[in-house]
Amino acid sequence: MSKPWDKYLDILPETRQALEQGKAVVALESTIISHGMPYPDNLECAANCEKIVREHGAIPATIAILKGRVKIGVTWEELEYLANAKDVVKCSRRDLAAILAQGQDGATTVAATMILADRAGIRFFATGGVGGVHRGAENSMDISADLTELQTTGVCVVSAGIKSILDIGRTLEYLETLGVPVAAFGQDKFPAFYTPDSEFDAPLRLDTPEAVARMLKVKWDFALQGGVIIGNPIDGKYAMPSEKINGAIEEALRRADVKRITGKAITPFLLDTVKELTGGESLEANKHLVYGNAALAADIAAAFAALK
Ligand code: PSU
Ligand code: MN
Repeated sequence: MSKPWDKYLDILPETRQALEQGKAVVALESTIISHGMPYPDNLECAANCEKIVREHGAIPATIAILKGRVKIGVTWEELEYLANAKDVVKCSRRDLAAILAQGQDGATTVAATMILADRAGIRFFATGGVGGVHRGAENSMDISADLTELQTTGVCVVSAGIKSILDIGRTLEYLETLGVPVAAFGQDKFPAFYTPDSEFDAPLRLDTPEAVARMLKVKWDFALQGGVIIGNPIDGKYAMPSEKINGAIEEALRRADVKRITGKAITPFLLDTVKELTGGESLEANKHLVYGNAALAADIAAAFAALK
């Protein structure tokens, strides 16, 4: 049955076929490409993610908006364009309709990627970090639209936990209010992006892709709408020493404050400043944690496909 949004979607033939056959498909976001990492690391990371998803038995679908068309899966040329272009708009839920109506390019955040994945029938998504409650949100009210999206849109988001540029404790509290299941994969502590552990216990621990798939099946069978966050700890080999990363984050937050950076600009600013302050080490960690998430999301998607 066709849906009103189908006319806005360009789904790559391979992806369409996989979806029709109920095979494992994993969505990948594009804000991380256009706003989260510099060229050429962004292109390398995006290409490797697609490769890793395939190696783990699923079809990758990088999601972006090009000239007002929703791309469910991009070609190599389109990926190169996204990695190089300077004027691609960071597109979250509220930006979607205008970007599509005006025929613009948009790099989709976790929230927007979840929406578009859902409309295309994709339920699994690998990213680096989800947005969250920013430090100082009691004054700025800066809470990422990624969180409210998780309340409504039924996609499983595999991330490396919550970045410590955010307020991890408040983010976990807010996700509880929204009724979003939050699990750590294979450990008790919720991961903190650049480091495997935060100081917070995860609300739930799941140890295998099958266990995640079974939980999702029950959630969605019960029409408990919304997504879940699976916090996948960064491989210890690539983790950052916590004093080093925390020092860089504190300094980046100070600079953002002095420069009065706010709104959608703050996450890209902090990521870039932390990279500079760590001499590029944070970028290496960032790439590797995304690879781990791509592999786990594909394993979960494959386990879910095998349930049916
Ligand atoms: N965290 C990262 N890299 C990123 C992002 C988050 O380590 O690129 C991006 C994701 O696309 C996420 C968005 O959805 O930032 C959140 O932005 P905001 O805080 O403005 O909602
Ligand atoms: Mn924000």
